[in-house]
Amino acid sequence: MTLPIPQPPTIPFIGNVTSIDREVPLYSFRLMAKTYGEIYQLNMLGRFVVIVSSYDLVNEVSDETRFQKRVTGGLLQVRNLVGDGLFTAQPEEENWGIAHRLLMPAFGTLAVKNMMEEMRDISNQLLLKWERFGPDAIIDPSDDFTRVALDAIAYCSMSYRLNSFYTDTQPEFAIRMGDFLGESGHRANRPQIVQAVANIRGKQVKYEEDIRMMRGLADQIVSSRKTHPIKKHDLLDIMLNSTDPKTGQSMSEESIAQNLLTFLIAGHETSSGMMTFMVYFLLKNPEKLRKLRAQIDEVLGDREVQYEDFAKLPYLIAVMRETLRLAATAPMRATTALEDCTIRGNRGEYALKKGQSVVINTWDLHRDPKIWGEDADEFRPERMLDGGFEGKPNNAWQPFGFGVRGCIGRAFAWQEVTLVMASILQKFDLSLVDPSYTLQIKQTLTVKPKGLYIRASPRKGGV
Ligand code: MNH
Repeated sequence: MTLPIPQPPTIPFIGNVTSIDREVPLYSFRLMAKTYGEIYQLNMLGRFVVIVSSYDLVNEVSDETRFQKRVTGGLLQVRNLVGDGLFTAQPEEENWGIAHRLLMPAFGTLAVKNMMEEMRDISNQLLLKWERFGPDAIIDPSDDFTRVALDAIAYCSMSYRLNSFYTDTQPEFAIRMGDFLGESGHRANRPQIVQAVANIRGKQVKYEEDIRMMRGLADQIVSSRKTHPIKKHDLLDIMLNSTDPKTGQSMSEESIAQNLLTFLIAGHETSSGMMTFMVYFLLKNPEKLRKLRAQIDEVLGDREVQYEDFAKLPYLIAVMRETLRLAATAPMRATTALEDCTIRGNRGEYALKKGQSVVINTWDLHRDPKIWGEDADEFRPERMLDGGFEGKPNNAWQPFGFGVRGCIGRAFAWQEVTLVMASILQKFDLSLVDPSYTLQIKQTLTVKPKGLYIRASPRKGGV
């Protein structure tokens, strides 16, 4: 006997859409997990979605022989910009395989190691800015980490300088990207009639304008590289000049442009959110910050961090893992049942039909007491040390997704965050502008802290 899947009360025609907070959907998904348990279903404008929040169920739906990523909801809308690029391709689309095979080695640890000095170039712009602003300036870390992440991915992948640190506001491209992602999410949750009203209010015109501008930039970067090739073997060069070992095909110019935009989308908010959450957790846990600082000082002294140092900074790695456990910046992902099947949770078995959409609530997965213990809500990097991380079962920690559709930029993000955060903590004393700040979240496609402001006071010797 399988158990029924609970569902919150519905409203005719639109179902459960109004159960979901418009600003921060994650709050609602977590609240419903508290109310209805490890599994519940929602009727989203007639489309049924099952949400799973416990380790046992997530582990079941992470079985690639029975479940496969399917692009739905807000991600489906993102295709309006990036089509069948890596992140938004449906599993059966051929361009996914071509791009995946060409790009996997290019995003591998060794390839990323060669990007170290370019990442440092960008990271140094942040350090210099904070030093010049001085100890009294009020810093919005999310804003500056977005600059770092966006500039790093553009510079490392296509040797293009977005120069985000040279403007007061975020550059036009970043603003349009943020607007586009926000509107893509809203479109997925608007009934058609409401969408029509949104169009009348000019949202459609603005949405199309944002798409046109971003595509224009990507097309321009591709075509200018074709007319002016450079020596560097960056990701753009690889996409332009290699062929897929399996099919012998090369990527079309359109597909290249779509994947460049994909890197910018997938690669900046996730990393910048991670760095912002990390600052938040460290400032709220001063003993952990002191411990981390002591290790960084001991290993680095006054010299610049090098790639080889990363292995000597286990507590930094633990802090990064723990940050992504408590605050996975890509908080939900979707998968689909390939056949009718049953999945076993804490309370028993549930039946799913072929084609059923399942959404994974990573925030509650990462707090499952069965895996993480009764102190799962606490920021305690120590749990990630001495085999504590390696000893966890498969799929217990999934901030980068899983399987063939897992994050291709993981090594890139890891190196970037290690470099930037080690350098900041080596050079600055950080403090909260409002010591009583408690975490609030801003959600687009990803999540990050909202309203977090800090001061950064240069330590001895300057930058
Ligand atoms: Mn990333 C897929 C999280 C950094 C490029 N990324 C994913 C997925 C998650 C994820 C989760 C799976 C989504 C899904 O199942 O629908 N990514 C992160 C996090 C960070 C991150 C938490 C940083 C921290 N990602 C990056 C960076 C890049 C990048 C940096 C690019 C340079 N990510 C991707 C791409 C995919 C992806 C491309 C899609 C891969 C595929 O489907 O083949």
